[in-house]
Amino acid sequence: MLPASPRARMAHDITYRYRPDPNLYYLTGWEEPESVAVLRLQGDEPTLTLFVRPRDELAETWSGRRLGPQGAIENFGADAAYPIGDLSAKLPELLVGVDTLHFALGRQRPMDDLVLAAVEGARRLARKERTVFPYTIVHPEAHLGAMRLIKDDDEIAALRRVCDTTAAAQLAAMRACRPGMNERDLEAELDYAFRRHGGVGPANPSIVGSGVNATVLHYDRNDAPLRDGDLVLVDAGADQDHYKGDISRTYPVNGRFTNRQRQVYEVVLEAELAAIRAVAPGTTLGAVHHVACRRLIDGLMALEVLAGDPEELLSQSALAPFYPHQTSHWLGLDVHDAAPLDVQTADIELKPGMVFTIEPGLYFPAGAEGCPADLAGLGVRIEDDILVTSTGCEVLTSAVPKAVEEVEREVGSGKGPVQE
Ligand SMILES: [Mn+2]
Repeated sequence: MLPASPRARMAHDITYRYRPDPNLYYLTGWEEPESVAVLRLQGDEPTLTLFVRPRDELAETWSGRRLGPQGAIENFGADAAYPIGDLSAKLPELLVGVDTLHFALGRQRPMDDLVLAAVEGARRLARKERTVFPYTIVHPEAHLGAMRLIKDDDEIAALRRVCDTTAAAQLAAMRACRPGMNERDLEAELDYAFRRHGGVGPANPSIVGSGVNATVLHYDRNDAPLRDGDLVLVDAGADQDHYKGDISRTYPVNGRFTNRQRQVYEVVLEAELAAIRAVAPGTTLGAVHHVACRRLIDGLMALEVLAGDPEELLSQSALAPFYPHQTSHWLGLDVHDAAPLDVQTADIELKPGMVFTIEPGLYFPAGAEGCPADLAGLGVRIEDDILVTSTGCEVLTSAVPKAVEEVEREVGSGKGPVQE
């Protein structure tokens, strides 16, 4: 049983643009809010019962067309469909004869209450009919996590589209960038390109952090001036056909790295390239993370930030002050996509069809302890989206340059901000 996501409130009686629940969308393709899908076996036959918003001429004038129960059967292919208001009355009988209910408790409290009451109703009916009721409730991602981890051909095609859109947006921002602009100008370039290339918008608040703002991992104010001589870190992804992209690039606002900026940048780039080379079926994200960390440690030793035995430094978490996050997360219908619940992400054996990010970084917040003065205020992250193939991997976001010379050639090479 998969309920639709509630609408998220933006202000008073205004909601954000609706985004369907990934699990519900993954299994059914249903996109309307205030709906519940019940998938069950009738004998050996899988059946889909949908509870949906009824047709309502006045409401549809305000918020658009609804399919309604009849449309859900005739146009969408549900085996049965009812108005959402019938859920509490109908659910108990749908649960009779079922021993396991897959439902995410704790997400929407009123829905929890309705489901627990229906389970109790099913228990009473089951006793009369001498059959079972759901005596086990399982989190749906116990199974969906494993299913969503391996993308099928349609999903890979969708991920290619959103990665292309995200890459086009990153490149547009890079080409527009000039000293004297504001972080929000680059965000506007991203937003414009996301929409222009077919996306619904950003998958999450874009990060455009220049200067010391690049050291704030989830910075999203994006309102500071882009200063000559600073780096700017842009971490953003589009949302297109329900799939998400996620790319980070860091570049000099004026198109030329200083020596010190370039040294740090090349350490991160080396770590990113080494981590990508390490991806192949049979390895794990834990192993890939280790490769990235080891390269970052070696780089920090060359920069004379750290000294000692590299493996010892790694085990002592010497990297943590400068690299506090993981190298990868799964990517798909969610930016941080679903995964099996019974295995740590770092331990999952990589298989063809898995998609994830590789995004090492180095951060030197101003005034942080152990931070060399001439590195203070620098933050660099480089992120690409990776598809595991049968022989290794494919970088889905390679259209955005990251080699130093290429980046220097692209920054500021465009016509500048979108003209009024
Ligand atoms: Mn990411």
